Amino acid sequence: MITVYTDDHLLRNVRTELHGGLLVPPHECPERAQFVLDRVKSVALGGVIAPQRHGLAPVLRVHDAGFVEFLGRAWKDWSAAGNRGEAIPDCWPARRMAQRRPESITGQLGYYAMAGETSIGPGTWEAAQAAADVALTAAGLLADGSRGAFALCRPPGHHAAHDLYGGYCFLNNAAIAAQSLRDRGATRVAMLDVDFHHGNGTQDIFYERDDVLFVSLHGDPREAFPYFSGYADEIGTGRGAGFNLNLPLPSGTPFAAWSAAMQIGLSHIQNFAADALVVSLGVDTYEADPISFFKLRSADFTSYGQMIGKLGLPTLFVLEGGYAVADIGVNVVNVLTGFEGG
Ligand code: Q9C
Ligand code: ZN
Repeated sequence: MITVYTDDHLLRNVRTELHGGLLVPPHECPERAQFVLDRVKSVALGGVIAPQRHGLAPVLRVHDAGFVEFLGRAWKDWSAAGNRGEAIPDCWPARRMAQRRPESITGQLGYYAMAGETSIGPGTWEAAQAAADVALTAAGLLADGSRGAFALCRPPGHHAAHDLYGGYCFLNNAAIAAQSLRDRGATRVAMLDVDFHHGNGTQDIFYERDDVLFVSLHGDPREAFPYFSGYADEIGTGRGAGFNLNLPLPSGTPFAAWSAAMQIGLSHIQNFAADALVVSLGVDTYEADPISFFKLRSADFTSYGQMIGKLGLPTLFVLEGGYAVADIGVNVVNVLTGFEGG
């Protein structure tokens, strides 16, 4: 399997994450990508290629133009306003408040943020664009006939909605790639989100559509981020009713229960008769993950990679979360080798 990767992810290197009332070094750090790349090379998964630039057109197929324009200038406006730290929102359009975009950069951060832990710094936008290019380039490999491809994306994307950033995400790499597969001729695309957290951004982008099925396994939002999305009764709307499947699971879920839910998700994907599958591959389901509460072991990642492989669909894997940094490479690559029948 080919991996698409660029060092441009290093441009996303903020100092702060709002966590537990403190500004701490981010869980979503550059070392994550290095551990994954090292493991891809040490098991000789396949070639590693650089992304091609795709520009903003494929990004604007799923994201709001005002939102994309905001991301492109947020750091410049924030620092020009005299702020000395990284850009963090501190006021949101909550219930009964005006849903209007203010002029102030601080107001705009609140307008476009779905969470406050995700600081913006210099280079954040350039890295986010590069991650989208990685996903688009890997999608191109599928369109050209590959059975599998791996987009080693950083920053991740599945919390980024049509016009919202947060949860360490800015552009929804997996959604941009799925839309590009549709635009390159696929009639139906299935998306399977195995990150510990609900993929609220992907759900939002495709919620009214019947040509993209979204299936997500995740920590029950009553107990887990993103708290306000991911309930089982969110099934899609309009033409999209029945094309969104959420499988929330409780704290402490071991692989036996997780894989039973996975089997349900996979059978929905099978019935959908997709032309291609996009997997949002987060490995924060791991037992040692510092911010999550499932109990998967490293060997379980191989097992579920095999389960995905049995679907027999052209499959694009897009890296999302996973914060037990030293083990992220083994866990991610176990899924990929499992998929390939290893
Ligand atoms: N204070 C992804 O896995 N909540 N994003 C932070 C620690 C945000 C996770 C909890 C978690 C976002 C792509
Ligand atoms: Zn996650």
